[in-house]
Amino acid sequence: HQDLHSQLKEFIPEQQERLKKIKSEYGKVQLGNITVDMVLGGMRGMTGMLWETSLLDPDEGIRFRGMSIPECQKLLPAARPGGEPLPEGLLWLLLTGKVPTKDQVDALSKELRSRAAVPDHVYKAIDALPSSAHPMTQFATGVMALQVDKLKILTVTKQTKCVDNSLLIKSTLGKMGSLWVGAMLSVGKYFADPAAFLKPLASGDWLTNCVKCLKGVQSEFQKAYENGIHKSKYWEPTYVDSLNLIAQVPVVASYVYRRMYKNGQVVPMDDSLDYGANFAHMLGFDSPDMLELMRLYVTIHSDHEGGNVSAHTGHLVSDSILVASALSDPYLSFAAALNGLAGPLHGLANQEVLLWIKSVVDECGENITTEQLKDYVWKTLKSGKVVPGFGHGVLRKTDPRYMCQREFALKHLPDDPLFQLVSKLYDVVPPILTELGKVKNPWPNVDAHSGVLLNHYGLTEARYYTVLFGVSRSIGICSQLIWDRALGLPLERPKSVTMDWLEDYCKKS
Ligand code: NMX
Ligand code: MLT
Repeated sequence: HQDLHSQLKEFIPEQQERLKKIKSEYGKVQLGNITVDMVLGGMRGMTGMLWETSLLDPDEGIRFRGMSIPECQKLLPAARPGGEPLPEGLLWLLLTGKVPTKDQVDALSKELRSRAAVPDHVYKAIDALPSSAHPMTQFATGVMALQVDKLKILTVTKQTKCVDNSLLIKSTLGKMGSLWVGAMLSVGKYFADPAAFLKPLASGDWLTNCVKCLKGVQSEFQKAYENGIHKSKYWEPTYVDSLNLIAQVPVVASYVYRRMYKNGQVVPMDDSLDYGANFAHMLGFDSPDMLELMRLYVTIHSDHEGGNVSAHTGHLVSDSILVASALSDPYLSFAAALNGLAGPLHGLANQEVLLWIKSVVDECGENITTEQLKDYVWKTLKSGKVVPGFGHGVLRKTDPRYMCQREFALKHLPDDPLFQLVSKLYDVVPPILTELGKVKNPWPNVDAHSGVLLNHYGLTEARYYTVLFGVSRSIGICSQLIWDRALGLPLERPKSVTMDWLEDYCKKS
């Protein structure tokens, strides 16, 4: 059996060649016309980005490397016969385009567990925030702090001194030797005035501090970049960072949950569990159905092609690497993506849906009639709010991610009163949104359903839900990030224009 890294190493050169051929043979082929509506309408319908891991069809929904959600449920390895797919299997599929065997997925689960250690300073960074801070803020802070995770204190054997803003090192730095001398000299890139930066420290101290600081700001990618890695090899350290990040995020996310809602009592990882199950376990949920739900949840939330706010943000920020303008490694890119996911029209909608459903129950009770429900929907719309969980920027039919969660509910919790309310909303909301006359897609999206499932198994804290979405999305965003580097995708920099420009252009044409 080939492992993930070897399979990817084989696949990447083929795809590099393929991209070269597309560029040289079809570079001038037009993919459509850009209209003023598109420029003013958030670039809807403009094809402008390469995203290898998944593709969204407006009617059919998402396909991961060509596979629909029902196909993934059927073909990807599961923890139990006929059970929900293991997210590790999806990660494999996104990266290699191939369906892994159960043995390969088990080996990947093990590898991810071995990469999951989270340094103490990450918890300290989260603890520095009030526990009332939104869980997404705490989570994104933790992810940012993960970027500083390679902290090692070296023993400094001799003194050093600072000359004319450059660093002269008169020491033997243990085994690291010249590597560290090079690294130390590059400190000037980070601090405009290294001498000023070092001044407050006693001469014996500053090297240690400087080493700590320098070592601490670098991901594997950043370190390799600083050491002059050839661009054809960028994907390798990005792969290491990405796998580490995917492995670490459930640990950070569950810390936030336990800190906020369970008096800080952390549940350690269980070495016998797979990725999704371990996440549920670390949150404090061990029922077999909840483990299955989490496997399904992480799988279906992982990726939704490239133009959604979080994926696009991660991709955009990471692409700056190529000109070294932002030095954004996978940690920084993914933290940026999380900040996009935290908006109510994107990932935060899952929180909004459960809060909204609960407000319906508070006002009208659980046995709400269809007429009462219609009135409540109209009241929401008339107060200038959206009905959360309905509509989509690309989809024009019911989201297949909604449908598979509905099937899960029908199988495991058909009598849950909130699930029944969600089912009723499926009948009531689309005709009302259609009646508004402006909503392009009146059908429910993924967020309309996830909250009631989690709520059923005891994960009732709606404000936390977007963190679960975020953990899942690390898989999709990081997979594409590796491909961004492997294919050498360029800096993204679309052109913008002013209203003056648009008016002049349109009058002339
Ligand atoms: N409730 C009320 N109005 C809506 C809704 C809705 N669910 N969906 C769209 N509209 C309105 C929209 O606000 C816009 O109004 P206006 O012209 O006054 O600004 C009009 O309909 C046209 O919007 P669309 O072109 O249909 O949708 P767009 O692509 O702009 O936005 C969403 C897509 C998803 C942002 C939008 O449907 C929405 O706000 N839905 C509710 C929030 C939600 O569920 N978001 C989660 C999306 C999935 N995810 O996880 O990210
Ligand atoms: C997503 O999963 O990212 C959302 O459905 C939003 C989108 O695709 O635009």
